[in-house]
Amino acid sequence: MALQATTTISPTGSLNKEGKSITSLKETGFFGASISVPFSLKAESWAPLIRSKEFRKREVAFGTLVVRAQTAATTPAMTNSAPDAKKTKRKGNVIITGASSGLGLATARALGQTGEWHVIMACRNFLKAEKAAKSSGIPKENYTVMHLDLASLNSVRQFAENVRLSGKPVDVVVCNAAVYLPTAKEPTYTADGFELSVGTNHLGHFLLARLLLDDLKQSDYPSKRLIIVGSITGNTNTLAGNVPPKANLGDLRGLAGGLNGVNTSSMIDGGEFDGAKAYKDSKVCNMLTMQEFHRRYHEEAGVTFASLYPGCIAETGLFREHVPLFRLLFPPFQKYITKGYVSEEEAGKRLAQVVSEPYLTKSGVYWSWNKNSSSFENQLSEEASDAEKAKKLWEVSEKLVGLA
Ligand code: NDP
Ligand code: PMR
Repeated sequence: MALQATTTISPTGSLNKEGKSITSLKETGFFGASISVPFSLKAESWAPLIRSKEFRKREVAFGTLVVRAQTAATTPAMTNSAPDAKKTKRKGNVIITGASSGLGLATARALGQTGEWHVIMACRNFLKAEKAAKSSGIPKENYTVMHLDLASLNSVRQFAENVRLSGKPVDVVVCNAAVYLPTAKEPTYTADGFELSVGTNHLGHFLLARLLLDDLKQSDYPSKRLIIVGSITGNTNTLAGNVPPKANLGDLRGLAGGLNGVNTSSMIDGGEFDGAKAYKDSKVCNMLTMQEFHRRYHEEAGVTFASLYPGCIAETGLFREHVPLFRLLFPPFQKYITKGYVSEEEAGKRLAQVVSEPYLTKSGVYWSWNKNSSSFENQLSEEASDAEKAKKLWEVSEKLVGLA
């Protein structure tokens, strides 16, 4: 049963000693400078923070904040495509992109160690992935490293071909890999000339997922799933999603122009290049794509489509391009201030649940976890749940990756 907490925070009172750290971080600009937002936000990890006494005492530089926290739905979700109990359960094959570090590696480990899964680690750096798999103790017989560079459409096509040649059925696909380029002054591009973050995080995965859909359809596994990792920072109905620069796809004019920075903008909305925004935009694309897959193929293909926000995994390689001071301060900020922090191990277990748990088979859902680590069906922002935009994104993306 859903439990909803509504809290109102007014910007009164003065900064106490805990609040100082936010001020100084703001001054350095490492945490996104000042934010002024008219709030009416549905929270994800924000909920535990606003319930604390300390937080209520603090001045919050965010205006009046009304937060409705969805902390419940800890009970297993209703299923649309329940696993067929009659089918024999063989070892499942799961493809995880970007399994050489962070969330992808932790998920590969969580699944690979059960003995119930064979993990295909789809990685751009073969040696790094192989070493990572070995050192995290995944038994040799439970993983295979296969080369995939999402920043090259040729590589994506070759990968799909190699999967077919391997003869392994494709039971679950996890689109996890990503790049984040917050300090880049100028855009960089994929082999096909798309801005690198959207090109890798969205377009590469879009082509991969489309190519592997037929393989998923053909699998005889009881519960077939396509999971695309999303994030809170792409959702402007949350505090984290309101940290500038905010995600906004606009009317997709930059994407329609090819994101090449030559004829048109390198940004989806046609604006000036901003690496942090490009990442957040790409996450909106990931969440819209999952829903469009659901609308188009769930019934027909019997595949579960899902997205998720696993929590803030503040120590992963995702922040490798950020300034050193950010990398130093971000983990304690998330641990002690926002309380949104999760370890790689915990995040890996969460994604592994979405891959394998029978109670997470509902399709078209964006999963999150509350402070007790219980999963719940979360709400996406208006833009990230805009069906018209999802359709347009699908059609434009199809053209760019050569499927239409
Ligand atoms: P990491 O940087 O640790 O992992 C990203 C992975 O993507 C790496 O394995 C990297 O490979 C791979 N990758 C990057 N570019 C390509 C490419 N062109 N082709 C193939 N693989 C590529 O970051 P995280 O584990 O944090 O990120 C994983 C996912 O989690 C992302 O989708 C991210 O958006 C999402 N996420 C992360 C959060 C966090 O707080 N960290 C919060 C919410 C969502 P390599 O090892 O070779 O660099
Ligand atoms: Mg954010 C509940 C509050 C919350 C949560 C859960 C996150 C998650 N962040 C929160 C709040 C804030 N952040 C606030 C109040 C600030 C301003 C001080 C802030 C700043 C901030 C920066 C500068 N946060 C960031 C950055 C990044 O560069 C990260 C980013 O946007 O990467 C795209 C980031 C993140 N905060 C998160 C999460 C999960 C991220 C990173 C990863 C992602 O979305 O994939």
